[in-house]
Amino acid sequence: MFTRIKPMKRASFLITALMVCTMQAQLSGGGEANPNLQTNKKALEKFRENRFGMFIHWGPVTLRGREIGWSRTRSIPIGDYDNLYKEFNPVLFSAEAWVRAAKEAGMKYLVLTTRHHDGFSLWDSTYSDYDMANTPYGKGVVKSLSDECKKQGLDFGVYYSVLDWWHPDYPVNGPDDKAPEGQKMTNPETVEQMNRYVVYMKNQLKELIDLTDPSMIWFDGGWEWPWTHEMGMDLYAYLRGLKDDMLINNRVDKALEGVVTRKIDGRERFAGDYITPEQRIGTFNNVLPWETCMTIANQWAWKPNDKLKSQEECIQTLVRTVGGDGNLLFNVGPMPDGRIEQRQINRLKEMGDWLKINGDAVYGTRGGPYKPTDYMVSTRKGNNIYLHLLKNPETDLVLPFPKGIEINKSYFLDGKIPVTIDRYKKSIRIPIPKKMPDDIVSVIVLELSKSAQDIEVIKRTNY
Ligand code: FHN
Repeated sequence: MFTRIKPMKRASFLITALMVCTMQAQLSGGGEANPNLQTNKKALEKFRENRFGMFIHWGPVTLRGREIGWSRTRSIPIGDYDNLYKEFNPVLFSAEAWVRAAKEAGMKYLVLTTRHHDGFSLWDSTYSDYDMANTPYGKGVVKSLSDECKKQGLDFGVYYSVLDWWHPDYPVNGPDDKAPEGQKMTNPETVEQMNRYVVYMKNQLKELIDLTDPSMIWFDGGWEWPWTHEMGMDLYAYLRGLKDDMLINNRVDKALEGVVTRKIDGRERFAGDYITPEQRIGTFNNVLPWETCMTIANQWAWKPNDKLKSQEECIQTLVRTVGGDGNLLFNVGPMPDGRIEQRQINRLKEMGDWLKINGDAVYGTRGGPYKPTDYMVSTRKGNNIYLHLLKNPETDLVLPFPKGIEINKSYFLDGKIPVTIDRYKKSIRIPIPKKMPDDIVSVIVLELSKSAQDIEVIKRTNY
């Protein structure tokens, strides 16, 4: 079912043995991460400033055009799936081209599936033979991609799956593998296996941190029964001990709403620095940092003739996400030969062209003060409020507006076309032209007499 694991050199074997013992002590002692571990503020600020990133799902399975991980056992027999790497030869892979596509889209960071649920490592790992070094391509792509990101000024993130349906020590073999009674690890042999598997993961993650110096680690797959909250908290603490100035998402643990381990309103939260709504735009939340991950097509990994989202849907998804005070991690799936499809590059470029004109209303902003509605979302930065109009209201815009703050200037960001504003005691009226500067999203800037950040979130507007 799997290729042999690369025999470890004596030193690595000793380190692994030592870590397994420590693990056991920790697991039996609860493996609690240090409850004072707080999210790295600088890393979080940079993450929020970035607002928009590229997600990349890629691996030997693209040779079959099926979904990464999930198609193993479901539509591709295990024997076939686990040997695809022997054919995988992406000779047209270009880190420069991938990062250029992200940059021209206006993206500020890039997260690559270095190891997805199928267990295949996209780098030359000391701890596994099932990796890029053993493909006809013969070398890893992770370091060249992270180096290229640094060269072109993008942050780099590592996606790493907690579950691994390929690895012999991970007790689940596929998405339809039946869980044991009570979904618990009772058999001592399985506990041993899982301890070894956690050490394997820690070794690989240390490799990836040493190789790429990532800005974030994007975990996934913590939902299966062998992974526990204690393991998540322990892994979070271990990684922050290796590299403190990075973010780790909430999927390192079991909760989908968790943040790093600290007591908030008396309740213990879960490990992880930001929450990760998927394939949907998160609801407005300016307390917990969050990032929506979404595909530009239907499948995460490349699929021939997959349906692409329209230019309008792509741009409005980005705007609705930042209007909710979140980030958007937008996914492309490169082809088996290593290229990203030109139509996906073109669609991303359209987003970049919109951002060239309206980027001020996205990068470095926070969501609000108006909560998103069907017609409009808002963002704010310094003394400016940005009103993003996603549909023409076909009538004047009347919005609640706080007393004691002057509006010094108001104009469409696109073309700096002045906008007249009528001021009332607690509201403003903005006449909207029949033809807006941009058919997809037009942004009106309100330059205020003081910081826009201090304005209370305005819950209701009629738009
Ligand atoms: O199972 C994965 C899926 O393949 C994909 O990687 C997404 C992206 O966040 N995460 C999991 C589904 O929630």
